[in-house]
Order: sequence, then C-alpha cells, then structure tokens
Amino acid sequence: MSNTYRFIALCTGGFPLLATASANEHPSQDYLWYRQPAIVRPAPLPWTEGESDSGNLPGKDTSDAWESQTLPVGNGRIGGTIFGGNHRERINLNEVSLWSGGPNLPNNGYGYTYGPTAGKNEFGSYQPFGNLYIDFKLKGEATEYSRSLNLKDGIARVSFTDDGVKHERECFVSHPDNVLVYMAKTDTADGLNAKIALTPCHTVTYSKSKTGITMSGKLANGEKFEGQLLIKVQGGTITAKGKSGTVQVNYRNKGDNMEPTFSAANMPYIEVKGAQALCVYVSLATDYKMEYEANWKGADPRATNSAILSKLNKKSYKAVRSAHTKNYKALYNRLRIKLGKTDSAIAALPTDERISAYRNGGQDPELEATIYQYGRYVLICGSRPGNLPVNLQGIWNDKVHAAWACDYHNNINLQMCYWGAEVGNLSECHMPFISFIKAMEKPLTQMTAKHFGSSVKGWTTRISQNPWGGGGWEKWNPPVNAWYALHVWEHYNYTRDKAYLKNIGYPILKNICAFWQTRLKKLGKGGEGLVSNGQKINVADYPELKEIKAGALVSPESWSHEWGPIEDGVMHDQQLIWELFDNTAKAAKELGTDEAWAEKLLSMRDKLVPCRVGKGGYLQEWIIDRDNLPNGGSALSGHRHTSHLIGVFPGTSISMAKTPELAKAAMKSLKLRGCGGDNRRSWTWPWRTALWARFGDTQQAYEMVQNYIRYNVLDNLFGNHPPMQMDGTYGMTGGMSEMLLQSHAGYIHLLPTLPAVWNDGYVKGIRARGNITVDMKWKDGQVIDYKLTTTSPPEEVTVIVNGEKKSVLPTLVQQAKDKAEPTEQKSPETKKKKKKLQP
Ligand code: FUC
Repeated sequence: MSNTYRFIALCTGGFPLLATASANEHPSQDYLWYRQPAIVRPAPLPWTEGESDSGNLPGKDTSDAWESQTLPVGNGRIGGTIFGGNHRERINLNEVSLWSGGPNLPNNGYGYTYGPTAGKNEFGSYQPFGNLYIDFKLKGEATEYSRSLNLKDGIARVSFTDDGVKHERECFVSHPDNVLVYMAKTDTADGLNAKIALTPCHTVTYSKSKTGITMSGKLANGEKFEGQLLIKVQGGTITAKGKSGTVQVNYRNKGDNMEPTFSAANMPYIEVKGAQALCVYVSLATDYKMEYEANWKGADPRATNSAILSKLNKKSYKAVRSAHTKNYKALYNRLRIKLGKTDSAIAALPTDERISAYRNGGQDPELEATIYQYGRYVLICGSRPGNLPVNLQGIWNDKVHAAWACDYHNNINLQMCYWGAEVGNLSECHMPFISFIKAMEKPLTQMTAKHFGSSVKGWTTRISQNPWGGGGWEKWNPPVNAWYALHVWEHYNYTRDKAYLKNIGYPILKNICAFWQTRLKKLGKGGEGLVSNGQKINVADYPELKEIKAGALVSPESWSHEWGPIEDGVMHDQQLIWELFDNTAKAAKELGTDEAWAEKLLSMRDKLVPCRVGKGGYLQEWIIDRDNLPNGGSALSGHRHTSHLIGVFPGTSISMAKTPELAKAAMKSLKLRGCGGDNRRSWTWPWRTALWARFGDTQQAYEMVQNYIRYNVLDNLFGNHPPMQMDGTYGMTGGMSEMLLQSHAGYIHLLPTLPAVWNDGYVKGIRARGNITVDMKWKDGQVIDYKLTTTSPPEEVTVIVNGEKKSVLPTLVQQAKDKAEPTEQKSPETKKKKKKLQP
C-alpha cells in the first residue's frame, strides 16, 4: 500500500467514505499529524451542566492546548481550530470581522482599551465567535487514534477505533460554499449518537429549528453577528432539544486570561441518533463591511447566513467537499517544493515528535519544506480577496481579550504576514492587505491631519490598527505608510498588472508620497536643526553630521522600533522613504503619467540623508553614530528589531551587488544583534533568514530557519512570540524563498543560498519579479534543470545559474484560468527528463 490516502467511494447519500490512513501511512511532507487530541476542557453545555470530565483520550499537557495543539482550517473569512477529541469534539470558531471597539475618534485613534465590551470610542479587539461542541456517545477507549491536517487538500481529519468500531471525521472551511463543514462517520450498523451545541463568547439569543440552531447577538459597539448550524444525517434521526432565548455572557479574570462565563441551561442543542454519518455546516456572519463611507456597515448577518445555507442545503456533502478541494488545490498546487529526503525513522514520527527530534539535532528537510508550505496554507485559509487581511493570529483566536488585541500591528507583523504571498505564487491572497490599506485611507487622512496639523497631507497611522479606521498603542508609526507602499508596489512588480497599478496601486502611492512631501524636514549644513528626544542638539558634538549638506531631508522625530531616542533621520525611515519615492517614480513611468511630478520626487529622494557606515563598521541605526543608548545599554546588540536593515530586506536599496559597502556594514550589524534572548521571537527568524540570504551567507540563513523551529514553533506549527503569533508562520515562506530564488537586484538568482541539507530538490511554481514563474530542479547543490514562464509578452532576463550569468527568454504561457482540480502531476524526479532549457 502506498504512502498516500486511499479513497474508497461510497455510493449512497452523497457521503463519500473518508480517506483512511493507518497510523504508519502518514505522508512525511505537506502534512501534520498527532497521536493524541488537543485536550478539550470541561465546558458548560446544555446537556451536561457542571460536568467535570469529557472522557477524551489524554492530550499533551501544554500550558495552552488551543494555541499549541489545535489544527486550523479557514477560507479567508471563517476560521476554525479543531481539537480532535474522540468523545467530545470542540472547534473554536472565528469570523474575520468580529471586532469590538471602533474608530476611537475622541482620542484621535489613541487609547488601548480592548476586550469584548469595548465600545466605539475605544480600540477594541478581535473577538472569537463561539465554539462548536459535539459530544459523541462512545463505548470505550480509543485505539489507533490519529489527528491530521493535510495541506494538499486543506482537510483536517481524526480517526480512531472505539470498541472495535472505526470512527472517522473530517473538517474544512469551504471558500466556494462559504461554510465550515464537519463530518463524522462510523462503520457500525448501530450508527452514531451525538449531541451538538454552539456556545457563545458574548450575550446572544438562540432559536432552534428541526435541523439547526441560530445564535445571534450585538456587541457593545453595535456590530451584529449571527451563527447558524445546519445538521444533516445519513440514516438515523435528528431532534432539536433544549430551550430558545437569551443567554447572558459575563466575563471573569482580567487581561489575556479573561473568559466568558454563562449558564448553558437555556441553550438549545441537536441530538442525532443512529446515523451512519452526520454533517454539521456552520455559517457565521457579521454586518461589518470594509467601507468607511458605509460607516463600516454591510448586510444583515441573518440574510447572509440564510442565503449561504439555503444554497448549501440543496447540495450533497460530496459536492461541497469536492468544490472545496478543487478551489483549494487551484491555489495550493501552484507551488511544489522538495528540499531533500528525511531519514525514514524521523519521517514516520508525528509532527510534535519530529519537532522534538529536530530540537535534539535531527535533520528534517521535509519538515522544513512543510514549514514553507504551511505559511502558504495559512495564507490561503486566512486571506482571500474581499475580506479583511490576517491579523496577529491569522484569523484564529480563542480569547476575548487576546494579546495585543489580536490586531493589525504594523511595526513588523502585518507586513511580514504577506512576505510569502507574491513569491509563493498566491498573489491574490495579498489583496486583502492592499484593500485594507485603501479602505483605511480616508479615516487615516483625518486622523493624520488632526495629529500632524493640516499642512501635512496624505496619511499615516499608529502602530496598531483595527478594522474601524481606529488606531491604538502609544505611538504613531509615521514611516509605516512607506512600508505599506512597498507591498502596493511589489504586487505590481510581481504581477505587472497595469490595471491594478493604475486604479488601485498608484493612487495609494501618491497619497503616501503626499505625506512625506509635506512632512520631511530640511536640515541645515552639518545637520543644523537636528532634534533628538525633543531637544535641538549641538551638531558640533557629532562629527558624523559634518557631511550633511544644507537642505538635506530627514523624517522628523521618529523611532527605530522599539528602542533608542525619538529623533530626526532615523535610518529605518530614511530607507523606506527612499524606496517609496523611487518606486512611485517607477510606477509613474510605467503608467506614462506625472512626468514632472515624478522628477521632483526623485530630486527629493536624492536629498534624503543617506545610510552611513559608522566608526565601528556597522550600518548606523540613527543619524548619530551610537554605540550606546542615551538611557544606557548597547545600541548595537541584543534588540529583536532589525529596523535599519529594512533596505536589505524587504527593501531593495542596499545589496551586495549595488551598495557593497553598506551591505557589508549591514551584515556586521546583524551579526552583532545575536541570536539569544529577545532575538528569539516568532518574527525575528524569517526576517533574519531573508537578510542572511540577501547577504549570500548560506550557513547563517539556514541557521535562522533552524532557530525558528528550535525556539519559536509550537507543535501545530503555529509561530510563538510567545504567545502564539502568526507573523513568523507566514513570514517563513518569504524568508526561505529568498534562500532559493532572489529577483530584487534586476536579475534572477537561482539557489543563492542552498544549504547542504537541501542539496537535492526542486521548486515548481516559485515567482520572480517581472511576472515570471520559475521551475527548477537541483542535484548535489547544482541546478540541473530550470524553466521560466510568463503570461506577459516575454522579455529577456538575466539569470544566475550555478554562478554563471545567462540571458533567458521566458516561455509565454496562457494565463491559468481557474485551474480547477489539477490532475496530480508527477514530481520532476519521476517525470521523464525534459530537454534542458537552453538559455
Ligand atoms: C511589535 C513587536 C513585538 C510584538 C508585537 C505584537 O510591537 O515589537 O515583539 O510582536 O508587535
């Protein structure tokens, strides 16, 4: 029997028999699996008020089973995290737009009160929707238990045997049908007995029908939400039980430990008896709309849910499932990767044990490739056009008062979530971020004027954002608009979609330029007028300022995240603004517009105080060459942020090819940061992976990948800040991509930093700037086959292959329509060797 799933068709009732995989038949890549469920804690449920034990198999004893053990599914709007309990299943439910708080305008986007009851004048926080609980009436102990998530079809599965009877369950969130789907099935003639409830996190009103439950409510900020369950069975009976009415939710504990409390006595539930299979469809909706002009208000959630479920009611489970896999695979299968073969003893282990083996020094290139693909998986699940972008935790959150409000944090986090989108061939999944930037322009323009004065045009934002146009955290983050602009530009740079650039991208870039055109400060000769921590400094004390010419431009009073003084000319800002002006001028040229304006922009770009190598040979982080910080401590080592290296990555202004002196100094700075203590965060490793890759240091780049897995990955491959934070999970796809292909310096470099562990492998479908898709295969660290394709009129491009520069004309291919369910293609290894592409 092969190492893949067996699918056996069951012809009755539209319920296909679930994929079966025995314990030793788990794929070793693009796949996560475990021998135990995540612990499902006792909960108030309408049929067991006050019960203390759900009788599940023991799970792994971790401090937080939700954040480290559950498996995520999603469709960009609805998210679920599955516990996989054999007796009691719990799925934590999310809808990307359920947010407390509001535009917090009285404080001009300041004030960081969050939590479930925050009103419109407060920042608020991303809220969990509720929980789906299913209690199965089982006879005994589970054997042959396994729980998995298959990245190749976007389905989470649980299987086990109870009292000699096989049980199989699967769960996914369908994008085409817009619902979370849970299916349970057994092969016993007696069938399944189960009780099903939807529990709340906020005060709600319940109603029940013959086959379902509705739970609706309104947050303190007026946002309406509603969840509907629709239950279908094959064989057996369904009965709606319990009461309808309002369930009051209160909260106990403070901060991140805050929890909803309620009595389940007045809740309805569904009882299923003797079914061969049962299926729960969960439709969740709010009345949020990402549109300022509409006052952020859209369709009534009841109308949304009813429309979704009435359409779905007519479909068989089989049809829903196959529409999901077709839609999901059309995105996921665009990129395939092999980084090497893992030793079979390690490859056979469940994911958590593989992580432990890795931490103990084991090599596992297939786990590393899974980490790469997992970043793509969670992007497909968390970020689909038409929805809000992913937040600090993707779209998955079980806390009513989550860390940092589970917000749109922008001094690294939100941006990093999208580092893998373009290069990872998921360009449309980048769009929610860009649409969010666009949707926030108007409220942010007003807040910006209020804060910076009416002479400053355009907009920028505070360090954290909510979906209501509001801001939070203590500081503004002026240069973040230029960082956002990099995403706006790179989407064009990768896709070469002129309609996008004209209608969406370029207007955003112009508004951001307007901010800096009116905000930049002119210094006098030798830096005269420079302000640090609110004080004009005596420039004569700082010889490094001598070279500054009169009229040089600096970003006034900014911050190198998140340390050092508030000062003019912080290098993070200078680099970002340089890229903004440079890219916007390029955009104007691409569109053949605003020639004179773009010229002015370029002349401002050239007046920006440039990066400088300090006396120690480091790239200066501030305009002043500091070894130590004014309030004590080294200004060079230890800090997790690498803000002054942004021109190396994700920016492109500093590179070994174009600015070798600065690049070498940047490398020295990075080395000094170290790898211990505060450097170990979910997001530090992807950034450093990409930085070392851009420096061409294979060993260091690979060590960053290893450190991510060693220190900041949880058993379910969620990133861990701590607490769980998804920036690193997404970012690793971008970071590792830089090791395999670089295209920022005007040419395409294949395998710039390939570690020995990845010596034999392939990537099919990775993207390069210029609307180019690259397939390549390598052996003994050397590229042995590669192919460039494009859907634009092909133009010659320089490619570095095995150290040699070649000129290659990409092959023109048709724009892929909805690729539907691509027939399983053979891997490059098993394919008949193609004629090597002659550059
Ligand atoms: C930034 C980072 C922190 C954390 C927080 C959510 O402020 O500096 O490390 O990731 O965002």
